[in-house]
Amino acid sequence: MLLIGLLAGTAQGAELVKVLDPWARATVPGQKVGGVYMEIVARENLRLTGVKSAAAETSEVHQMKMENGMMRMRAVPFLELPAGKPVKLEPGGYHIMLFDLRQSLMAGQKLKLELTVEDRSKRQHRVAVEALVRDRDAGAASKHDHN
Ligand SMILES: [Cu+2]
Repeated sequence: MLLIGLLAGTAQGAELVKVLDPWARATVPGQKVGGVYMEIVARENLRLTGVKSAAAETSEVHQMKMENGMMRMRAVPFLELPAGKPVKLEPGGYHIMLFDLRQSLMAGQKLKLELTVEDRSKRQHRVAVEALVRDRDAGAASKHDHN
């Protein structure tokens, strides 16, 4: 149906994925880098291909893992979101990294983000997310340094 084709551009993104408990870690004054975490459940096989936030100059999807006994992180071009399988973005694992923050992230604030997910026909969908900024101690199980 033609109508469905027209609607599929951007508006349907929110129905393609469920985003649970999105949060960002509060920053200290002068800190330019921030981390954002959430759980994503896709309703069909998708890829997370990008993220944007007006609060930061650039945002990237990162992977953190142990390499030769050291925690390393790197930007990944995309993150697979298999249908129905929760994918966690969390400290010490996959996460969203914000660079050149335009403002401090203060506990209690809401941080607006836009995720881009790609479906199997390579169509891009935007998903609006509001992450709650939490205290720096939140999820402190692993240190996240960006030096
Ligand atoms: Cu990172």
